[in-house]
Amino acid sequence: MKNKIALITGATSGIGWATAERLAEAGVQLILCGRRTEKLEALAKAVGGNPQLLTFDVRDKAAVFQAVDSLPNAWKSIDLLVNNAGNAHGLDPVQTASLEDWDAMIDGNVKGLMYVTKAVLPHMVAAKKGQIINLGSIAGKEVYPNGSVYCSSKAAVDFFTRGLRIDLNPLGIRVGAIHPGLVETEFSEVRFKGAQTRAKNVYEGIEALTAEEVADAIFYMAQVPEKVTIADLVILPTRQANAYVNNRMK
Ligand code: NDP
Ligand code: 8X3
Repeated sequence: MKNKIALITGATSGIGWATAERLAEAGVQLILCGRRTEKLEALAKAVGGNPQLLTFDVRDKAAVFQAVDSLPNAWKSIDLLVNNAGNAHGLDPVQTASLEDWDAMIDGNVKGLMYVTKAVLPHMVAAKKGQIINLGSIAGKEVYPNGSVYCSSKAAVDFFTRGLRIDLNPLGIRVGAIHPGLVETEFSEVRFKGAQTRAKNVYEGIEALTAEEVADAIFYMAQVPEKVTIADLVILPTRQANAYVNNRMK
């Protein structure tokens, strides 16, 4: 993977940050994206080298295309896109959930991921090579109570991934998704709008996955020979059976 170019969205935290570190160790050149510039700068320091930093909100269609277009030409031939940016907002039944939360999830997790893909693709299509790894979730495979819109957004990522793989198949561009279960990151703090105890309780007694463990799996997907595609990878903490059955330590 040495000297390949990877663009990672949502690199300012959690799985995206850990994936950047894992790819940097393998000598990959990084384009790091997120909304928090100071975090991108801290990550750039941590991984070293000369990463390109792009600050934009994936929901802002024009900003997505401008950001990718602003890359120096040598950086535009992206070999690997890790579509990781996304979050849950709220955990509520449909009848009481907030429309703002719904917009944030559908616009970010679904449309944002599609915009970034569309912005990066012309270079892969011209080169007739490349790889796209999307962050789905176990929440996109099964629905859990009060998660209907987050789960819908991740089910959309799953189906978008499958369609994209069909569309890009004649070009030899590889497409896959990874679907983690519970990973302890800033994810639940964002979901619960900063309520730290509630966020911590999500991972109580579950021996949740770490961001680094998911990053290792993403790295595995990225480094298999070009004739191999890891199309769909579900990764769970052993104490988690599916999206809503857990064996928590008492
Ligand atoms: P974090 O909250 O730690 O990280 C989320 C990342 O996404 C941040 O870097 C954030 O950056 C970025 N992001 C969120 N919204 C936007 C936006 N609108 N525009 C640009 N960047 C955005 O969570 P995780 O690392 O856990 O989550 C990463 C991905 O993994 C998500 O897609 C999530 O749905 C998925 N996932 C997480 C699981 C978990 O249990 N944690 C399990 C399964 C899947 P910034 O705020 O700087 O913009
Ligand atoms: C994140 C996993 O179960 O918190 O996608 O929704 S879960």
